[in-house]
Amino acid sequence: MSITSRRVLPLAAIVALLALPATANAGDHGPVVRAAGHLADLQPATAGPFDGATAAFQIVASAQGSHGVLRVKGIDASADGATFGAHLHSGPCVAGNGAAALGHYNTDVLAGTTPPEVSEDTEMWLDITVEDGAATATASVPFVPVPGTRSVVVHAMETDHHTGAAGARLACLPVVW
Ligand SMILES: [Cu+2]
Repeated sequence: MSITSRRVLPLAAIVALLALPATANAGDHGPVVRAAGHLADLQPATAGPFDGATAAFQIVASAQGSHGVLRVKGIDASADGATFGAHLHSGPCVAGNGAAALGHYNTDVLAGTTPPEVSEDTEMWLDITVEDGAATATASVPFVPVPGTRSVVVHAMETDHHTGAAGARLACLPVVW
């Protein structure tokens, strides 16, 4: 298991987060959503490193906003050492239809602010670097995503921190609450 360059939480904290119960706590703190399962293939016509992968994702609200934790396992060995962009998207995860996931979950877009700021403060970026077929990423953001039929999308390239772009959409995990 590796942690990406966004070393926000120590490994012990990640393990603790993932062990939290699914039930909501009092107030604004505590688990927001948990999701786990096989990644849906957004490029079914071509073999990709995430075709046999599973993922677990959780958002936990905190006093400062929220933390996202993404774990991916079962990634093909050919991807070891590579970094892939991953983000919370505002739309659903539909196998074979990457466009269905719509754009990144972005607080400025939701608020109607134009032009929207595209950054790790307005979006939840969870780029993963693969090691031994697995990867973990965390993101701390100053907002709590609002419920919806959403998804985590894994892309072909690491995230460009100026534009948020990360190349083709390879796979996704449904995140619905
Ligand atoms: Cu994305």
